[in-house]
Amino acid sequence: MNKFYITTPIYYPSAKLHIGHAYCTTVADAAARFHRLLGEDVFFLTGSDEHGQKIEDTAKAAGVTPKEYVDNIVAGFQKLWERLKISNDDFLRTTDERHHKVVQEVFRRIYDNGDIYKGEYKGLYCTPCESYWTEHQLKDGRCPDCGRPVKEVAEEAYFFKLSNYADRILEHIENHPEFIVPTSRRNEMVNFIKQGLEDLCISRTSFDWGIPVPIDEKHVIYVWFDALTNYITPIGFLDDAEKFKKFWPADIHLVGKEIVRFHSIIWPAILMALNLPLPKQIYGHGWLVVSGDKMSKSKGNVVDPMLLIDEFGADAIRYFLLREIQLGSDGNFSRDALISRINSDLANDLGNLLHRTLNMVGKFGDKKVYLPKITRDVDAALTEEAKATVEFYKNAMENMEISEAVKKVWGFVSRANKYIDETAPWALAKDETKKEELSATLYNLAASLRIIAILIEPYMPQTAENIWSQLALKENFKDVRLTGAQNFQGIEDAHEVGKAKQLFPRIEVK
Ligand code: ME8
Repeated sequence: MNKFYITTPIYYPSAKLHIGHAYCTTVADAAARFHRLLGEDVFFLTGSDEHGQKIEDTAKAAGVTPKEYVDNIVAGFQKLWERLKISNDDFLRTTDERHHKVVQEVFRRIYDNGDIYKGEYKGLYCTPCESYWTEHQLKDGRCPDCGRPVKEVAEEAYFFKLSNYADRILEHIENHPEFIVPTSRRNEMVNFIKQGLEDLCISRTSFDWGIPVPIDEKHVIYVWFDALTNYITPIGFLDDAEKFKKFWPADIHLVGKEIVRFHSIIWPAILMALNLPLPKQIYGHGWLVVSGDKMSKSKGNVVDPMLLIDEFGADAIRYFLLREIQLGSDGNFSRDALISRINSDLANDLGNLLHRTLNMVGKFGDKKVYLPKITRDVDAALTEEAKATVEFYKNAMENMEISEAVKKVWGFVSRANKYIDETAPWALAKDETKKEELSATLYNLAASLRIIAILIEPYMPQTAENIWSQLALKENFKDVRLTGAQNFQGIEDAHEVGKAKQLFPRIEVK
């Protein structure tokens, strides 16, 4: 059986998560669910990145211990993922004992190999980004990532010989065009490495909130070295060789564009030092802005996904994020655009298709759908479109072209709505000689909805189950695979459907 291992970044519990974080996790969730639909053995990991000076400072300011502080915020992360119907198989906290052991072991192994040494670090440090910068990397004397001032720091520290790996990493990137996606990010990385890599400072003595260096306890391990290692902890790096062999290397590390660099340079170098294979792909997604503006506390425009779920439900938010934003590009979130998608695509297109279909099966027949005895041109066109949709969907989803896949499925929803108008079942119902045609129409509509339910499961898991249960299909929805959608006539003869219930209420625009 094929396996699929996908990860999100582990988020900093320095504040509550916003819609941008929810976007990344939703994309990863859609991919994980799709691969489960393919029947693959999926491992989907997310988590929290809890160490570092910034967290220590924030906790102090809040008058609590760092652990108390992170416990509270991370409980909020987990609650959010539960409400957003995120199907992660594990949640890794860098404060977990199991992770602590892995990080120390990784440090020890690389130290023993001679790729970690002790030296002195003098550098320009950006505390919010937890990043050291060289003079020439600064932009107008400030942190090139966040634009905030940096401070000069000097301390005894351990270094990782990143410079030793520059050539091998470059060679790997050049030989594996799919390693860094999209191409724009890949080109950035190539240019970055070609400027030369300096050894990486991987320990600190200036604060305590971190995992101690195993050979020198006054040092704590630098947060990125700690954080990146999260990806091998839950799949058995230390404690389950069989599981580790199965799931490593990861298939996709999905990350935001500004942290592609850590994942495609530092992480591969650590793995090379450990003699482990590299992840198959680093996918850098774009950033979400809100009504055209970058989200920030000072602007007061940070969108809380929990409030959106309260108001519109998880599936509507998931649909919007997956449909509106092309993976790899920046995207815009706005309340108006969300409401307009809910009204047009969900309440109108999908909701009406289900509602009209089930109502007609009840009104014009005996609540049952019967395998068609005839095939008209419109029927053939509909089944052809269903087949083409499933095929397109499969390819697009395999390539992480998620919004394209969503659009294609909604193209099919529209096609099915058009089929109602073309076949005009209300007219067929008045004509005794058109019984077979009416029956074929009703069956084909129910069959289309069955396929739609399967295809949208990765996007809108609750809606998919809801449609399934309204169709009253006997097969347990959890057991359905994509192969089920490849068979158009997947509903048995004389199947009795359920009663229509509203999928999405229309949102009144004030
Ligand atoms: O970087 N739109 O954590 P983090 C889309 N702990 N994505 C956004 C976004 C936005 N507006 N704002 C932030 C870290 N993100 C590290 C990761 S992984 C080993 C360690 C994304 O909480 C951002 O691009 O600052 C990043 O991928 C993720 O949120 C986590 O950010």
